[in-house]
Amino acid sequence: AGPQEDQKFCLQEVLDTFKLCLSEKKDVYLEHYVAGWRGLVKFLNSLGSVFGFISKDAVNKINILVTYLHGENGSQYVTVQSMVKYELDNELVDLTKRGSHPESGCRTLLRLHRALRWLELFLERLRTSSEDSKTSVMCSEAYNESLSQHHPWVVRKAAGMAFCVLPGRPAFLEVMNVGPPEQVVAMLGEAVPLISEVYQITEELYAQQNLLDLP
Ligand code: 1PZ
Repeated sequence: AGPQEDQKFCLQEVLDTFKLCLSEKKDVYLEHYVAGWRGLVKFLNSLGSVFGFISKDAVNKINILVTYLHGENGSQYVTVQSMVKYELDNELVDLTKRGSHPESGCRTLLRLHRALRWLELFLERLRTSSEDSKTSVMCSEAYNESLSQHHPWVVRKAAGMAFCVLPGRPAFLEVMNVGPPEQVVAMLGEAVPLISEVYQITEELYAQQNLLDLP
């Protein structure tokens, strides 16, 4: 496959990486979590350059986590659970205001984690909607119910403008490279519960440790 091919998004690939995310004892592997996000960014990029400001931020956060994962303390970053423990035990997290650890793994992952909730809500809408439903509406409803609460006005505004240029549902399903719409819908039926489980496990961990509002 050439470079063009590598960039091509496939929903199956994202589904596979999210499947690999959970260990037997329901720990979340950071490597696969990040790989799932890489797949989603590919998808976003295939929708056009209007989404560049979104994918840029996601890529930036992915890269921060990958740097920890491949860094000298990489073994502490194997799972989200071990990362949280390591960073908290070693006071590597700014807990109440930004200070000397503005790019902790914990706060960086929290941003992607919140976006994962948006994704879950959006894909569930996409799965259950009819052919003539507007993706822009599904997208902004999902956003307003989740991620938007954590964004300042200017980001909400920009996101709202980007949603308006999303392709219609048929074209959108096509970009997922799965096959006919029924097949995409079936695959979404598999993907959404998986994404939801990864989200829930992370959410509970962060809630237990009081990390849901990290600056
Ligand atoms: C299919 C359409 C895609 C719509 C994506 C919906 C999400 C809109 C998010 C807009 C984010 C804009 C830019 C960056 C914002 C950052 O300020 C925040 C907070 O980070 P901080 O400033 O605290 O470091 N970043 C985020 O909230 C993470 C956003 C990641 C979004 C990834 C979306 C991936 C979409 C996958 C498509 C299937």
